[in-house]
Order: sequence, then C-alpha cells, then structure tokens
Amino acid sequence: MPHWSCLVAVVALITLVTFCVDDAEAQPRGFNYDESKVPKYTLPDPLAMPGGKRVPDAATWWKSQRPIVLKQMEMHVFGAMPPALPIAHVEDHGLDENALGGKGRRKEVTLYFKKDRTGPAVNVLIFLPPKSSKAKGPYPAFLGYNFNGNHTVHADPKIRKSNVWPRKAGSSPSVPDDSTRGRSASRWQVEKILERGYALVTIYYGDVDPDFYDGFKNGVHALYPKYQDRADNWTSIGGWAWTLSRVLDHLETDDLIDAKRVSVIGHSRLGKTSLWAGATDPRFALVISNNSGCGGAALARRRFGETVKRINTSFPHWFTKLHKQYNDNEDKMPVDQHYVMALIAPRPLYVASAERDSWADPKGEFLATVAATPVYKLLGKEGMPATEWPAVGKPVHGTIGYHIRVGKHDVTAFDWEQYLDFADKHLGGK
Ligand code: GTR
Repeated sequence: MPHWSCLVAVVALITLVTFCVDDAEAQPRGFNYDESKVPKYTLPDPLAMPGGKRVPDAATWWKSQRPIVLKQMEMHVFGAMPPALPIAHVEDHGLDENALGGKGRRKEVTLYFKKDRTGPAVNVLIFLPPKSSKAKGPYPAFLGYNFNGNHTVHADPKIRKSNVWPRKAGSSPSVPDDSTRGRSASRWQVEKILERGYALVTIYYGDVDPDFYDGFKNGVHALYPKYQDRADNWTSIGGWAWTLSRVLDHLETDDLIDAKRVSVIGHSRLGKTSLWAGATDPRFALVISNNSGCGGAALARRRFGETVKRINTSFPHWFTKLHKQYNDNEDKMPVDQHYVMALIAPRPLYVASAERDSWADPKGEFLATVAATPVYKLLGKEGMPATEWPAVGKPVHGTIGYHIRVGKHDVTAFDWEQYLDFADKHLGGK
C-alpha cells in the first residue's frame, strides 16, 4: 500500500526544490538584492553638451548631441558597427497559405551575404495572418530573435529545424531531435499575434553569432574581421543587432510586410540586443525590451543584481573591450543605460520587468525609462508618464511603456497583451 502522506511530502519537496533551483539560477548568490544597499550615484545627463551647456532644442540634439551619445554608447558599451552589406542571395522556401490549421500563413527564407552561399546563413521564419483575416496586408510586424531555433517557437511540424549551437567555445551546431519543436511556444503567442493583425518574424540568434567567445571568428563577425582591432570592437550584441537591420532590409522587399511598422522585440540578452538595434537603426518604428537587465534597460550604477564586472566576466563577447574598464568602476562610465533609450527617442519604447527577476534589477529598468524621459520631452513626446515605480501588474503606456508582472524571467501571454496594445496605440493597429 502506498503511504499517501509520504507521496504528498515527496511531491511537495520536489516542487520546492525545483522552485528554489529555478530562483537560485535567476538570482546568483553574492550580489546585492537589497534596495537599501544601492549606493548613492549621479547619472550622467544625455542632454549635457561638451562644455557643460544643456541641449537647447531638438535641432541641436539631432545635429550635434545625438551623434556624440551614439559614439559614447559604441565606445563604452556595445561597439561600433560595420556598414550594411546587401543581401546577396535569398533562398525562398515557399509560402504555406494554410498553416496552423488555417489560422495563419507561414513563409521561410534564408538570407546569405555571399552569392556563393558561403558564410553566415540567416533563416527567417515569417508568420502572417490568414488570407481570410479582416486585417489585410501589408502587415505591421514584430521582429525578434529566438534562443533555441525557429522550430521551437511553435509546434507547427513544417517549420524547418535550426542547427542549434551549444553555448560553448569550440563546439559545432547539431540538428536537434523533434522533441524541442514548439518548446518555447508560450514565449511567442503566435495565434494571438496573428489574430490581432500583426505578422511575426523570427530568427535563431545562433545562426548569426554563436553565443560564446571565440575571438569573433564565426557568424557575421567573419564578414568584417578588421572590426575587432579596436577598443570599440564589433561585439556579439552588435552582430545580432546589425543582422536585425539586415532582416529589416529584406522585409522592405516583402509586399506582405509593412516595413515602416516593424517593432523590434527581444528577451533578456536579446532584449539588450533589441535596444541596441532600435538605437542604431531609426527604421525600427517601436522597440520592446523584455527583462533585459544589466547591459540592457537596467541602470548599471545601481549595482543591484547582475553587475558590470559579472557580465563582462561571464560574457566577454557581449560588450566592448573598453567596457571591461568599468568592472567595479561603474561611476566612471560616461554613460549609463538610459543613453540607449535616449537614442531610441522619440520612438515608442516598451520596457518590461518581472517580479522574481531580481537579477535584472526591475526597479533599475524602470528608473532608466524615467532618466531617458527628458530627451523624449525635448523631442516633443511625453516619454515615461510615471515617476513612481508602478505596482506589479499595473502597466503604464506613455511614449515609453513599462510594466512589472508577477513571475519569473520569461516572456508570457501577459507581456504580449501589453505589447500588442502598445503597438495598436502607437502604430495605429492594423
Ligand atoms: C544571464 C545573464 C543576463 C541575461 C540572461 C539571458 O545569464 O546574466 O544578463 O542576459 O542570461 O539572456 O537569459
């Protein structure tokens, strides 16, 4: 006879252990998670001109100050970008008019930068609303990277499987078995996006630059080797962001997509990437950064959760060589992360946090939106309307949107509801 109370106790223990492990992963020990221990700091002002005067008007911002802020972010954080390369060859894998049981259309293309198809190949997965939908194209779209392969974003058996890279130097990619198909579906909410009249465009970030430090030999970095011999070297985040712009170049040629209404979206390290893509390419009409934390939306000077030193140590390829000099030395940075938001102004920007994602410093993510607001105001927009950190589950949608939701580091249906409403508000719905 099984002893039921024992069984219940074992199940409870397993649940507790799973929960703790999950939280332990999200919040490594030895870092500050105590608001009262956040040091006093003074943020640099993106509107302070060399010589000390403040930017007097929008024209001065565009003409002289914005280029300075962009250069600073390139030097001290994300790295300079090489010029655009035209797409040399598009391999068309066809359009399925009746995907998802009639709820959508699916297209896939592979983009190459060399005619002979050597070098990086970027596999683009596009879902469109069905022909029967009220919304008629060209469709506004969300464009974002996925972490584990295009086939993980939906259980659709026809999505071509990605070659997936382990996150380890010296490794090579392999085609996963079918068990990972649709594994990240909850993060993408494909049917909901299509129902609301938007297209979804996604690519696997490992296609563009495998996520480990290899001296920038593989992925798109191989296209511009000279960009590594400098202090503001072309980083992995830079490579991922640069390629989002190349995908946008391609979308400009697609009659079913309204390339003037593309929202660039990313989660976590890819949310750092969406911010940098939005900052460097004004064609992105709207920018969404989900739980991006340190080196993303969070203010580095707060030293809450993940720190500059920790991120530079774990992921030396994400940021510039110069960024390493700010390890345990945040106050010396001439910028902070609100500068990347200042570069997105006056375009709509959404920053999202999660309550159990202390590693990403949710409050620091919000405070950066407040610190970027004077630039939005100078350019005639309201920026972030709240000055107090909004309560959990109470989104604020200004020109900058923000929410903190219950739960852990993730992208959820609640997050997508906000992004769709925010895009409706700013990009005029369908
Ligand atoms: C963590 C990293 C974070 C965040 C996250 C992710 O290990 O410390 O900055 O980017 O990875 O991308 O999932």
